[in-house]
Amino acid sequence: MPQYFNSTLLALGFACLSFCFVLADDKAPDTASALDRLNVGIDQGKTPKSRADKSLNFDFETGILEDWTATGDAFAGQPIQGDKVSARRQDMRSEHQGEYWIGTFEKLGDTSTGTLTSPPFVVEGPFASFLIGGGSDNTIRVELVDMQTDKVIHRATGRSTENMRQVVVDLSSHKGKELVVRLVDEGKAGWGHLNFDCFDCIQFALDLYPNPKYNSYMMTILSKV
Ligand SMILES: [Ca+2]
Repeated sequence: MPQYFNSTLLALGFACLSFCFVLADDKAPDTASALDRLNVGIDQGKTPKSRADKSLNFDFETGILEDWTATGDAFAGQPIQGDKVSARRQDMRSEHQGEYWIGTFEKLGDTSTGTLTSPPFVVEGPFASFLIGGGSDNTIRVELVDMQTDKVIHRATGRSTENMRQVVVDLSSHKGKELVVRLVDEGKAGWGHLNFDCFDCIQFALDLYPNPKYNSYMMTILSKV
């Protein structure tokens, strides 16, 4: 077989292999191969309930802070109705769910501080998600707290952008436990504010794949469903 023919075949084979890989992996914004993934699941996004089977106001669509307990002044006048972010600046949006959300800048600016704690909810698992935006240092955070031990089992901050992003938490080892969500705004300077909405109220498609470096797995949110 002529040498140039072998080279052409090799080039064609390589091009096909690259193309096939892109097709298989085009939905995941990461470097994992489709072959490495454990599964793709749908989180149902059920609204969390209390032990007494009461649906809780975790997306703020009641328009008030029903069920939640505030300290300090940062959460006075919440929740916020509509996208007040895009009304005051052109480059960002709140990207909240529904009509209402929490945004501690919108009423009182950056200087106010405080906490807002949810009622206890029972983990049905295996995952929960929420939307978070605002400041990126540790003074601005969302915590999930184990009611029995008072231990913080998950903590997230913003990324110094108003646009909220979806965070997914693996709660599979906490099934049946009672947790609370604690919003903390201790920031007083620039980006000293927290945006939050929609604790486990959105169904989403989830992709899991191994992370050998940490002997665990990573998750990619593929889409809202
Ligand atoms: Ca909402």
